[in-house]
Amino acid sequence: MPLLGIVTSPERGESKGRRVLAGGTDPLMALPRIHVTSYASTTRLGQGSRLVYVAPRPSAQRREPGGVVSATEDLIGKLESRGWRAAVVPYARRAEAIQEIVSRHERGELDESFYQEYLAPIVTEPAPESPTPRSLILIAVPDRPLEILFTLDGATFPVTVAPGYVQRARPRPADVVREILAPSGFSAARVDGPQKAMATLSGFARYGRNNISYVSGFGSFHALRTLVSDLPCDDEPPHGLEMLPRCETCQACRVACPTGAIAEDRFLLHAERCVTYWNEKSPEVPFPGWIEPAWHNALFGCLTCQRICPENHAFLDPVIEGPSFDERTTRALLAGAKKEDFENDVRSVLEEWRLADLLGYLPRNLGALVTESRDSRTKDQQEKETGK
Ligand code: B12
Ligand code: SF4
Ligand code: SF4
Repeated sequence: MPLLGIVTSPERGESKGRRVLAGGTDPLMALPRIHVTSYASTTRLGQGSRLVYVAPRPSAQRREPGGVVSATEDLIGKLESRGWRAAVVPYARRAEAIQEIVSRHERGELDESFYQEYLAPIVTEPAPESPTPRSLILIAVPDRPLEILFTLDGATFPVTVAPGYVQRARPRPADVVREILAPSGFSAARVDGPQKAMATLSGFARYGRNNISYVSGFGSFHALRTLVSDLPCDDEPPHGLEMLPRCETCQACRVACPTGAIAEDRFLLHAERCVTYWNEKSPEVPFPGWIEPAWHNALFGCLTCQRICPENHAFLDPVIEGPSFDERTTRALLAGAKKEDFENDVRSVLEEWRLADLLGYLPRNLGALVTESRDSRTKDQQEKETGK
Protein backbone atom coordinates (compact mmCIF):
# COMPACT_ATOMS: atom_id res chain seq x y z
CA MET A 1 0.00 0.00 0.00
CA PRO A 2 1.64 3.28 -1.05
CA LEU A 3 2.27 5.97 1.50
CA LEU A 4 0.22 8.95 0.42
CA GLY A 5 1.37 11.61 2.81
CA ILE A 6 2.19 12.84 6.28
CA VAL A 7 0.44 15.45 8.38
CA THR A 8 0.87 16.92 11.81
CA SER A 9 -2.71 16.85 12.88
CA PRO A 10 -3.44 18.09 16.40
CA GLU A 11 -6.16 15.56 17.02
CA ARG A 12 -5.95 12.04 15.78
CA GLY A 13 -8.43 11.38 13.03
CA GLU A 14 -8.61 15.06 12.15
CA SER A 15 -7.41 15.25 8.59
CA LYS A 16 -10.03 17.47 6.99
CA GLY A 17 -8.68 20.55 5.33
CA ARG A 18 -5.03 19.47 5.62
CA ARG A 19 -2.91 19.28 2.51
CA VAL A 20 -1.45 15.85 2.09
CA LEU A 21 1.33 15.44 -0.44
CA ALA A 22 3.04 12.37 -1.71
CA GLY A 23 6.60 11.54 -0.87
CA GLY A 24 6.76 13.36 2.47
CA THR A 25 7.11 16.77 0.84
CA ASP A 26 4.40 18.37 2.89
CA PRO A 27 5.59 21.86 3.76
CA LEU A 28 5.01 21.06 7.42
CA MET A 29 7.79 18.53 7.22
CA ALA A 30 10.17 21.38 6.65
CA LEU A 31 9.54 22.51 10.19
CA PRO A 32 12.38 21.63 12.51
CA ARG A 33 12.05 19.01 15.20
CA ILE A 34 9.14 17.10 13.74
CA HIS A 35 9.56 13.44 13.17
CA VAL A 36 7.47 10.36 12.51
CA THR A 37 7.04 8.46 15.74
CA SER A 38 7.02 4.74 16.03
CA TYR A 39 3.49 4.92 17.41
CA ALA A 40 2.14 6.98 14.52
CA SER A 41 -1.44 5.99 13.89
CA THR A 42 -2.75 5.36 10.43
CA THR A 43 -6.06 6.12 8.82
CA ARG A 44 -7.38 4.93 5.50
CA LEU A 45 -7.91 7.81 3.10
CA GLY A 46 -9.19 5.95 0.17
CA GLN A 47 -8.40 2.96 -1.93
CA GLY A 48 -4.77 2.01 -1.78
CA SER A 49 -3.66 5.00 0.23
CA ARG A 50 -2.74 5.60 3.80
CA LEU A 51 -2.35 8.70 5.94
CA VAL A 52 0.33 8.59 8.59
CA TYR A 53 -0.06 10.86 11.60
CA VAL A 54 3.05 12.17 13.15
CA ALA A 55 3.64 13.42 16.66
CA PRO A 56 5.98 16.32 17.31
CA ARG A 57 9.00 15.73 19.54
CA PRO A 58 9.49 17.84 22.65
CA SER A 59 9.35 21.55 21.83
CA ALA A 60 7.81 20.81 18.44
CA GLN A 61 5.63 23.36 16.81
CA ARG A 62 2.55 22.78 14.82
CA ARG A 63 0.68 24.73 12.21
CA GLU A 64 -2.69 26.13 13.21
CA PRO A 65 -4.97 28.28 11.04
CA GLY A 66 -3.40 31.41 12.55
CA GLY A 67 0.22 30.27 12.19
CA VAL A 68 2.61 27.99 14.03
CA VAL A 69 2.00 27.29 17.73
CA SER A 70 4.13 25.39 20.16
CA ALA A 71 2.66 22.65 22.30
CA THR A 72 3.16 24.98 25.28
CA GLU A 73 1.25 27.88 23.73
CA ASP A 74 -1.45 25.49 22.64
CA LEU A 75 -1.75 24.08 26.17
CA ILE A 76 -1.88 27.47 27.84
CA GLY A 77 -4.39 28.76 25.29
CA LYS A 78 -6.67 25.78 25.83
CA LEU A 79 -6.46 26.00 29.63
CA GLU A 80 -7.16 29.72 29.53
CA SER A 81 -10.15 29.17 27.28
CA ARG A 82 -11.62 27.13 30.17
CA GLY A 83 -11.30 30.22 32.37
CA TRP A 84 -8.13 28.98 34.11
CA ARG A 85 -4.67 30.59 34.20
CA ALA A 86 -1.60 28.55 33.40
CA ALA A 87 2.15 28.81 32.94
CA VAL A 88 4.91 26.40 32.01
CA VAL A 89 7.98 27.14 34.11
CA PRO A 90 11.37 25.53 34.82
CA TYR A 91 11.24 22.37 36.88
CA ALA A 92 13.88 23.87 39.20
CA ARG A 93 11.17 26.09 40.82
CA ARG A 94 9.91 23.09 42.79
CA ALA A 95 13.25 22.38 44.47
CA GLU A 96 13.73 26.10 45.16
CA ALA A 97 10.29 26.38 46.77
CA ILE A 98 10.93 23.30 48.90
CA GLN A 99 14.27 24.79 49.97
CA GLU A 100 12.41 27.97 51.04
CA ILE A 101 10.30 25.94 53.47
CA VAL A 102 13.16 23.74 54.67
CA SER A 103 15.31 26.80 55.46
CA ARG A 104 12.49 28.43 57.42
CA HIS A 105 12.06 25.24 59.39
CA GLU A 106 15.80 25.08 60.11
CA ARG A 107 15.72 28.69 61.30
CA GLY A 108 12.91 27.80 63.73
CA GLU A 109 10.35 30.08 62.05
CA LEU A 110 7.66 27.40 61.79
CA ASP A 111 5.61 25.90 64.59
CA GLU A 112 6.87 22.32 64.90
CA SER A 113 3.48 20.52 65.04
CA PHE A 114 2.27 22.57 62.08
CA TYR A 115 5.44 21.71 60.14
CA GLN A 116 5.20 17.99 60.87
CA GLU A 117 1.51 17.80 60.10
CA TYR A 118 1.35 19.86 56.90
CA LEU A 119 4.77 20.62 55.49
CA ALA A 120 7.03 17.62 56.13
CA PRO A 121 4.91 15.40 53.81
CA ILE A 122 5.09 18.05 51.06
CA VAL A 123 8.81 18.72 51.21
CA THR A 124 9.70 15.03 51.33
CA GLU A 125 7.29 13.82 48.64
CA PRO A 126 9.34 12.43 45.74
CA ALA A 127 8.41 13.72 42.31
CA PRO A 128 7.10 11.10 39.89
CA GLU A 129 9.85 9.64 37.69
CA SER A 130 7.70 9.72 34.63
CA PRO A 131 7.40 11.89 32.62
CA THR A 132 11.02 13.03 32.47
CA PRO A 133 10.76 16.25 34.47
CA ARG A 134 11.59 19.24 32.29
CA SER A 135 8.98 21.71 33.48
CA LEU A 136 6.18 22.46 35.88
CA ILE A 137 2.73 23.31 34.62
CA LEU A 138 1.19 25.77 37.08
CA ILE A 139 -2.57 26.13 37.00
CA ALA A 140 -4.87 28.51 38.87
CA VAL A 141 -8.53 27.51 38.87
CA PRO A 142 -10.92 30.26 40.01
CA ASP A 143 -13.23 29.40 42.87
CA ARG A 144 -15.82 31.06 45.10
CA PRO A 145 -17.18 30.52 48.59
CA LEU A 146 -20.24 28.27 48.76
CA GLU A 147 -23.37 28.58 50.85
CA ILE A 148 -25.18 25.63 52.44
CA LEU A 149 -28.67 26.12 53.83
CA PHE A 150 -29.34 24.28 57.07
CA THR A 151 -32.65 24.55 58.96
CA LEU A 152 -32.81 25.09 62.69
CA ASP A 153 -35.49 26.19 65.12
CA GLY A 154 -37.84 26.48 62.15
CA ALA A 155 -35.65 28.98 60.31
CA THR A 156 -33.16 28.77 57.46
CA PHE A 157 -29.60 28.97 58.65
CA PRO A 158 -27.15 29.88 55.85
CA VAL A 159 -23.58 28.75 56.36
CA THR A 160 -20.59 29.73 54.24
CA VAL A 161 -17.88 27.29 53.21
CA ALA A 162 -14.53 28.67 52.03
CA PRO A 163 -13.67 27.63 48.44
CA GLY A 164 -12.40 24.14 47.76
CA TYR A 165 -13.87 22.05 50.56
CA VAL A 166 -17.40 21.28 49.37
CA GLN A 167 -17.98 21.07 45.65
CA ARG A 168 -19.56 19.05 42.88
CA ALA A 169 -17.26 16.81 40.85
CA ARG A 170 -15.43 18.90 38.28
CA PRO A 171 -12.78 18.19 35.66
CA ARG A 172 -9.41 17.54 37.25
CA PRO A 173 -6.63 19.76 35.88
CA ALA A 174 -4.31 16.76 35.49
CA ASP A 175 -6.83 14.92 33.27
CA VAL A 176 -7.53 18.03 31.22
CA VAL A 177 -3.81 18.70 30.65
CA ARG A 178 -3.07 15.09 29.73
CA GLU A 179 -5.85 15.12 27.17
CA ILE A 180 -4.58 18.35 25.61
CA LEU A 181 -0.98 17.14 25.51
CA ALA A 182 -1.66 13.62 24.27
CA PRO A 183 -1.68 14.38 20.51
CA SER A 184 1.70 16.10 20.75
CA GLY A 185 3.27 13.17 22.60
CA PHE A 186 4.00 15.05 25.82
CA SER A 187 2.72 14.00 29.21
CA ALA A 188 2.14 15.37 32.69
CA ALA A 189 1.64 14.02 36.19
CA ARG A 190 0.30 15.61 39.34
CA VAL A 191 2.94 16.62 41.84
CA ASP A 192 2.67 18.37 45.17
CA GLY A 193 5.05 20.98 46.50
CA PRO A 194 4.64 24.35 48.17
CA GLN A 195 2.12 25.68 45.64
CA LYS A 196 2.23 29.38 46.53
CA ALA A 197 6.02 29.48 46.72
CA MET A 198 6.36 27.67 43.37
CA ALA A 199 3.86 30.05 41.76
CA THR A 200 5.50 33.16 43.23
CA LEU A 201 9.08 32.14 42.42
CA SER A 202 7.81 31.66 38.85
CA GLY A 203 6.29 35.13 38.65
CA PHE A 204 2.86 33.51 38.18
CA ALA A 205 1.43 34.81 41.48
CA ARG A 206 2.22 37.32 44.21
CA TYR A 207 1.75 37.10 47.95
CA GLY A 208 -0.73 39.24 49.80
CA ARG A 209 0.12 40.24 53.34
CA ASN A 210 -2.39 37.57 54.39
CA ASN A 211 0.11 35.02 52.96
CA ILE A 212 -2.38 33.92 50.30
CA SER A 213 -1.37 34.08 46.67
CA TYR A 214 -2.97 36.45 44.19
CA VAL A 215 -3.24 35.74 40.49
CA SER A 216 -4.16 38.37 37.96
CA GLY A 217 -7.89 38.34 37.25
CA PHE A 218 -8.79 36.02 40.14
CA GLY A 219 -7.61 37.81 43.27
CA SER A 220 -6.94 35.22 45.95
CA PHE A 221 -10.05 33.17 45.08
CA HIS A 222 -8.39 30.37 43.20
CA ALA A 223 -6.95 26.92 43.81
CA LEU A 224 -3.41 26.17 42.70
CA ARG A 225 -2.43 22.90 41.04
CA THR A 226 0.96 21.84 39.74
CA LEU A 227 1.91 19.14 37.27
CA VAL A 228 5.34 17.91 36.30
CA SER A 229 5.84 17.53 32.56
CA ASP A 230 8.34 16.67 29.84
CA LEU A 231 7.32 19.82 27.98
CA PRO A 232 10.54 21.71 27.33
CA CYS A 233 11.06 25.02 29.04
CA ASP A 234 13.84 27.58 28.77
CA ASP A 235 15.97 27.95 31.85
CA GLU A 236 15.39 31.21 33.60
CA PRO A 237 16.29 32.40 37.08
CA PRO A 238 13.61 32.48 39.79
CA HIS A 239 11.69 35.65 40.59
CA GLY A 240 11.91 36.97 44.12
CA LEU A 241 9.06 36.37 46.59
CA GLU A 242 6.96 39.32 45.53
CA MET A 243 4.22 41.01 47.53
CA LEU A 244 1.24 42.87 46.02
CA PRO A 245 2.17 46.56 45.67
CA ARG A 246 -1.06 47.51 47.50
CA CYS A 247 0.11 45.73 50.64
CA GLU A 248 2.87 48.34 51.06
CA THR A 249 0.26 50.77 52.34
CA CYS A 250 -2.56 48.45 53.40
CA GLN A 251 -2.91 46.49 56.63
CA ALA A 252 -6.61 45.62 56.33
CA CYS A 253 -6.19 41.84 56.55
CA ARG A 254 -3.83 42.07 59.52
CA VAL A 255 -6.22 44.33 61.40
CA ALA A 256 -9.25 42.15 60.52
CA CYS A 257 -7.65 38.80 61.40
CA PRO A 258 -9.10 38.02 64.81
CA THR A 259 -6.40 35.62 65.97
CA GLY A 260 -3.18 37.53 65.33
CA ALA A 261 -2.09 34.93 62.74
CA ILE A 262 -1.09 37.83 60.47
CA ALA A 263 1.54 39.56 62.52
CA GLU A 264 2.95 43.06 62.54
CA ASP A 265 6.55 42.04 63.09
CA ARG A 266 6.89 39.39 60.40
CA PHE A 267 5.37 38.53 57.03
CA LEU A 268 5.22 34.75 57.54
CA LEU A 269 1.82 33.66 58.85
CA HIS A 270 1.55 32.16 62.33
CA ALA A 271 -0.27 29.20 60.79
CA GLU A 272 -0.92 27.60 64.16
CA ARG A 273 -3.08 30.65 65.06
CA CYS A 274 -5.21 30.49 61.91
CA VAL A 275 -8.88 29.52 62.40
CA THR A 276 -8.59 27.29 59.32
CA TYR A 277 -5.79 25.31 60.95
CA TRP A 278 -8.22 24.44 63.74
CA ASN A 279 -11.34 23.72 61.72
CA GLU A 280 -9.33 21.40 59.46
CA LYS A 281 -8.04 19.42 62.49
CA SER A 282 -9.36 15.89 63.06
CA PRO A 283 -12.96 16.03 64.23
CA GLU A 284 -12.12 14.72 67.71
CA VAL A 285 -9.81 17.70 68.41
CA PRO A 286 -11.85 20.42 70.13
CA PHE A 287 -11.35 24.09 69.30
CA PRO A 288 -8.91 25.64 71.76
CA GLY A 289 -10.42 27.95 74.38
CA TRP A 290 -8.63 31.04 73.03
CA ILE A 291 -10.68 30.90 69.80
CA GLU A 292 -13.70 33.09 70.53
CA PRO A 293 -17.02 31.80 69.17
CA ALA A 294 -17.52 34.93 67.05
CA TRP A 295 -14.32 34.20 65.11
CA HIS A 296 -15.91 31.22 63.35
CA ASN A 297 -17.32 32.39 60.04
CA ALA A 298 -17.30 29.31 57.83
CA LEU A 299 -18.06 25.61 58.07
CA PHE A 300 -14.56 24.96 56.70
CA GLY A 301 -11.86 27.60 56.39
CA CYS A 302 -12.04 31.25 57.33
CA LEU A 303 -12.78 34.11 54.96
CA THR A 304 -12.05 37.17 57.06
CA CYS A 305 -8.69 38.17 55.54
CA GLN A 306 -9.87 37.52 51.97
CA ARG A 307 -13.23 39.30 52.23
CA ILE A 308 -11.68 42.46 53.65
CA CYS A 309 -9.01 42.62 50.96
CA PRO A 310 -9.54 45.40 48.40
CA GLU A 311 -7.78 43.25 45.79
CA ASN A 312 -10.69 40.80 46.08
CA HIS A 313 -13.62 43.19 45.82
CA ALA A 314 -14.32 42.23 42.23
CA PHE A 315 -14.31 38.53 43.06
CA LEU A 316 -16.59 38.22 46.08
CA ASP A 317 -19.78 37.45 44.13
CA PRO A 318 -21.47 35.30 43.20
CA VAL A 319 -21.36 32.82 46.01
CA ILE A 320 -21.96 29.25 44.82
CA GLU A 321 -25.37 27.91 45.89
CA GLY A 322 -24.77 24.64 47.68
CA PRO A 323 -27.21 22.04 49.03
CA SER A 324 -30.07 22.67 51.51
CA PHE A 325 -30.97 20.47 54.46
CA ASP A 326 -34.25 20.32 56.38
CA GLU A 327 -34.46 20.52 60.16
CA ARG A 328 -34.43 16.76 60.71
CA THR A 329 -31.29 16.31 58.58
CA THR A 330 -29.59 19.34 60.14
CA ARG A 331 -30.16 17.98 63.63
CA ALA A 332 -28.89 14.55 62.59
CA LEU A 333 -25.76 16.11 61.07
CA LEU A 334 -25.14 18.10 64.26
CA ALA A 335 -25.51 14.90 66.27
CA GLY A 336 -22.81 13.19 64.19
CA ALA A 337 -24.90 11.07 61.79
CA LYS A 338 -22.98 9.20 59.10
CA LYS A 339 -23.86 8.85 55.44
CA GLU A 340 -25.37 5.38 56.03
CA ASP A 341 -27.81 6.83 58.59
CA PHE A 342 -29.67 8.81 55.92
CA GLU A 343 -32.24 7.91 53.29
CA ASN A 344 -31.09 7.68 49.69
CA ASP A 345 -32.19 11.20 48.75
CA VAL A 346 -30.00 12.83 51.45
CA ARG A 347 -27.17 10.41 50.76
CA SER A 348 -27.09 11.31 47.11
CA VAL A 349 -26.97 15.04 47.94
CA LEU A 350 -24.06 14.39 50.33
CA GLU A 351 -22.26 12.48 47.61
CA GLU A 352 -23.05 14.97 44.86
CA TRP A 353 -21.42 17.76 46.89
CA ARG A 354 -18.61 15.54 48.21
CA LEU A 355 -19.78 16.19 51.74
CA ALA A 356 -20.10 12.53 52.65
CA ASP A 357 -16.45 12.24 53.73
CA LEU A 358 -16.58 15.46 55.75
CA LEU A 359 -19.56 14.62 57.97
CA GLY A 360 -17.33 13.83 60.96
CA TYR A 361 -16.35 17.53 61.16
CA LEU A 362 -19.93 18.82 61.31
CA PRO A 363 -20.75 18.33 65.00
CA ARG A 364 -17.74 20.51 65.93
CA ASN A 365 -17.63 22.98 63.02
CA LEU A 366 -21.36 23.45 62.44
CA GLY A 367 -21.93 23.21 66.18
CA ALA A 368 -19.65 26.23 66.77
CA LEU A 369 -21.53 28.31 64.17
CA VAL A 370 -24.91 27.32 65.62
CA THR A 371 -23.84 28.16 69.16
CA GLU A 372 -22.50 31.50 68.06
CA SER A 373 -25.65 32.33 66.10
CA ARG A 374 -27.92 31.40 69.03
CA ASP A 375 -25.75 33.37 71.47
CA SER A 376 -25.85 36.48 69.33
CA ARG A 377 -29.62 36.16 68.85
CA THR A 378 -30.07 35.91 72.63
CA LYS A 379 -27.82 38.94 73.10
CA ASP A 380 -29.81 40.95 70.52
CA GLN A 381 -33.04 39.95 72.24
CA GLN A 382 -31.71 40.98 75.67
CA GLU A 383 -30.52 44.30 74.28
CA LYS A 384 -33.96 44.93 72.77
CA GLU A 385 -35.69 44.08 76.04
CA THR A 386 -33.43 46.23 78.18
CA GLY A 387 -33.38 49.01 75.57
CA LYS A 388 -29.57 49.03 75.51
C1 B12 B 1 -0.28 24.29 55.08
C2 B12 B 1 -1.41 24.95 54.35
C3 B12 B 1 -2.33 25.70 55.08
C4 B12 B 1 -2.13 26.00 56.55
C5 B12 B 1 -1.07 27.13 56.70
C6 B12 B 1 -1.26 28.29 55.72
C7 B12 B 1 0.04 28.97 55.36
N1 B12 B 1 -0.06 30.23 55.02
O1 B12 B 1 1.10 28.37 55.38
C8 B12 B 1 -3.56 26.40 56.98
C9 B12 B 1 -4.31 25.18 57.44
C10 B12 B 1 -3.61 27.45 58.08
C11 B12 B 1 -4.11 26.88 55.65
C12 B12 B 1 -5.08 27.84 55.53
C13 B12 B 1 -5.56 28.28 54.32
N2 B12 B 1 -5.29 27.76 53.12
CO1 B12 B 1 -3.95 26.42 52.79
N3 B12 B 1 -2.54 25.29 52.31
C14 B12 B 1 -1.54 24.80 52.96
C15 B12 B 1 -0.60 24.02 52.04
C16 B12 B 1 -0.84 22.52 52.27
C17 B12 B 1 0.88 24.37 52.21
C18 B12 B 1 1.18 25.89 52.28
C19 B12 B 1 2.62 26.14 52.65
O2 B12 B 1 3.51 25.77 51.92
N4 B12 B 1 2.85 26.73 53.83
C20 B12 B 1 4.19 26.93 54.35
C21 B12 B 1 4.58 28.41 54.35
C22 B12 B 1 5.97 28.55 54.98
O3 B12 B 1 4.70 28.77 52.98
P1 B12 B 1 3.89 30.02 52.38
O4 B12 B 1 2.55 30.04 53.00
O5 B12 B 1 4.00 29.96 50.91
O6 B12 B 1 4.75 31.23 53.01
C23 B12 B 1 5.65 31.96 52.28
C24 B12 B 1 5.56 33.44 52.60
O7 B12 B 1 5.34 33.64 53.95
C25 B12 B 1 6.94 33.86 52.12
N5 B12 B 1 7.49 35.00 52.80
C26 B12 B 1 8.10 35.03 53.99
N6 B12 B 1 8.50 36.29 54.27
C27 B12 B 1 8.12 37.06 53.22
C28 B12 B 1 8.24 38.42 53.00
C29 B12 B 1 7.70 38.97 51.82
C30 B12 B 1 7.78 40.44 51.57
C31 B12 B 1 7.06 38.14 50.85
C32 B12 B 1 6.47 38.70 49.61
C33 B12 B 1 6.96 36.74 51.09
C34 B12 B 1 7.49 36.24 52.27
O8 B12 B 1 7.82 32.77 52.37
C35 B12 B 1 7.07 31.61 52.70
C36 B12 B 1 7.59 30.42 51.92
O9 B12 B 1 8.87 30.12 52.37
C37 B12 B 1 -1.10 24.48 50.63
C38 B12 B 1 -1.09 23.38 49.54
C39 B12 B 1 0.30 23.22 49.02
N7 B12 B 1 0.67 22.00 48.75
O10 B12 B 1 1.01 24.17 48.84
C40 B12 B 1 -2.53 24.98 50.89
C41 B12 B 1 -2.93 26.27 50.20
C42 B12 B 1 -1.83 27.26 50.39
N8 B12 B 1 -4.08 26.72 50.97
C43 B12 B 1 -4.96 27.31 50.29
C44 B12 B 1 -6.07 27.99 50.82
C45 B12 B 1 -7.16 28.40 49.84
C46 B12 B 1 -6.14 28.29 52.18
C47 B12 B 1 -7.15 29.20 52.86
C48 B12 B 1 -7.43 30.49 52.10
C49 B12 B 1 -8.44 28.42 53.09
C50 B12 B 1 -9.47 29.23 53.80
N9 B12 B 1 -10.25 30.03 53.14
O11 B12 B 1 -9.56 29.17 54.96
C51 B12 B 1 -6.46 29.49 54.22
C52 B12 B 1 -5.60 30.76 54.15
C53 B12 B 1 -4.90 31.07 55.44
C54 B12 B 1 -3.78 32.07 55.20
N10 B12 B 1 -4.00 33.31 55.58
O12 B12 B 1 -2.73 31.69 54.66
C55 B12 B 1 -4.61 27.33 48.80
C56 B12 B 1 -4.13 28.74 48.46
C57 B12 B 1 -4.63 29.24 47.14
C58 B12 B 1 -4.25 30.69 47.07
N11 B12 B 1 -5.05 31.48 46.46
O13 B12 B 1 -3.24 31.08 47.59
C59 B12 B 1 -3.47 26.24 48.73
C60 B12 B 1 -2.38 26.50 47.73
C61 B12 B 1 -4.19 24.91 48.38
C62 B12 B 1 -4.44 24.78 46.89
N12 B12 B 1 -3.92 23.76 46.27
O14 B12 B 1 -5.07 25.61 46.28
N13 B12 B 1 -3.45 26.31 54.62
S1 SF4 C 1 -7.90 32.77 57.43
FE1 SF4 C 1 -8.83 33.83 59.19
S2 SF4 C 1 -7.59 33.28 60.98
FE2 SF4 C 1 -6.44 32.69 59.15
S3 SF4 C 1 -5.13 34.43 58.72
FE3 SF4 C 1 -7.00 34.82 57.55
S4 SF4 C 1 -8.34 35.99 58.92
FE4 SF4 C 1 -6.70 35.14 60.17
S1 SF4 D 1 -5.95 43.32 52.72
FE1 SF4 D 1 -4.45 44.84 52.08
S2 SF4 D 1 -2.54 44.17 53.08
FE2 SF4 D 1 -3.95 42.43 53.11
S3 SF4 D 1 -3.47 41.27 51.24
FE3 SF4 D 1 -5.14 42.66 50.73
S4 SF4 D 1 -4.13 44.48 49.91
FE4 SF4 D 1 -2.56 43.31 50.99
